[in-house]
Amino acid sequence: MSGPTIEHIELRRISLPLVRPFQTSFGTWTERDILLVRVVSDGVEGWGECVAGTTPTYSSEYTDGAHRAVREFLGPLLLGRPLAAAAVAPTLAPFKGHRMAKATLETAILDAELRGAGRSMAAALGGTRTSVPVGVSVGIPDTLDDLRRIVEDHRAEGYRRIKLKIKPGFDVTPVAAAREQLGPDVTLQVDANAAYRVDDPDQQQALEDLDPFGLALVEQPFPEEQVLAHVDLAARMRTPICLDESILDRATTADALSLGACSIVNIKAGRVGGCLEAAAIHDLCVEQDVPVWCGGMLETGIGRAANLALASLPGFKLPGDISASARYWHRDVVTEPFTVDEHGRMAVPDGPGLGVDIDIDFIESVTTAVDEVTPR
Ligand code: OSB
Ligand code: MG
Repeated sequence: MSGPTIEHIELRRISLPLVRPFQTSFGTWTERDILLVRVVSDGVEGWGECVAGTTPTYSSEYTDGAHRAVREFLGPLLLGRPLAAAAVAPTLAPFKGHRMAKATLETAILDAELRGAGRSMAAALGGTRTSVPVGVSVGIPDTLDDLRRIVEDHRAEGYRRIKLKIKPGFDVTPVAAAREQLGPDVTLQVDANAAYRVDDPDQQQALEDLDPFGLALVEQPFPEEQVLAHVDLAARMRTPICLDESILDRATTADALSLGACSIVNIKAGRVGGCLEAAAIHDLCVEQDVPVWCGGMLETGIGRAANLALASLPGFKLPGDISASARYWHRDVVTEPFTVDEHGRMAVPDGPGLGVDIDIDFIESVTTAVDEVTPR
């Protein structure tokens, strides 16, 4: 007897305004146009959220592209197959890249599989903690006064560490202002989203000038492909270098670590093709005693639940970019919004699958398009 199969794959686009615009070195996000995938198998459904942005400015992936990849290439390969998340990556391997699209399908299938089995995603991935320390990512503000106010508010909300988005021309001065506001004891880190140019001596100097501020890490100063530029900078700075965009899978992580390109890794399941690959990167980093943390992409409660499951693994020693629902949304798409407690921790869902109840009425009300994968 064979088990349940993947009977239906729905693609659903929702549009949600952010509570405030989020500016990075690559642009400003004021709302999110999100692709959700829902799979149905034997009366059970599972959900996945695609982390791609509207434009290919964080990486080459973007929402419309992910939608098309799921509908035209990835989805048809999975339709009718056994409901088994472990088979998703091998089945989809003939298609290059499109990791965010692949991760969305894997999450939805894993959610359905685990809801059917009555097992939580955290437990299935090897999670060991019921709550995790969390941080917050602060977009580039209009003024330094705004920055001081925002970091002060986040400190009061309990966040365990604060990350500032930086870009050339907005780096040393804001970091100095935030450090002065927060004092020496608050964990502060910065994220450049690949905006610095290796051939610009002023930009190189600005990065080195961040060293005196006691930052926990500098995240992805140079473009995704320029791994050796990070090796070079790591040798010139005391502050640890952390990679985000350059980490595409377990193999690129192994290469980056053996080259000395980073000493900390930001793991995002979407960026690496799914939470199983993300867990494999975690395991590799634990073996090599490299701290990891869970990145975020302004997810709704669906993606956040998956991030929390991943972040419950023991090697996620540093607080993740996993903030309260209210930091992103007026209303989340799950019935219970995520909150951060006074110790800066967030509970890891322990119910079956993602462990969240989908607010389908609200999702319907923000849906802009519904599509489905059809057999080829
Ligand atoms: O580089 O970590 C990033 C948001 C969108 C795209 C890339 C990044 C981010 C963040 C936000 O920093 C983290 C969060 O979800 O709170
Ligand atoms: Mg980043």
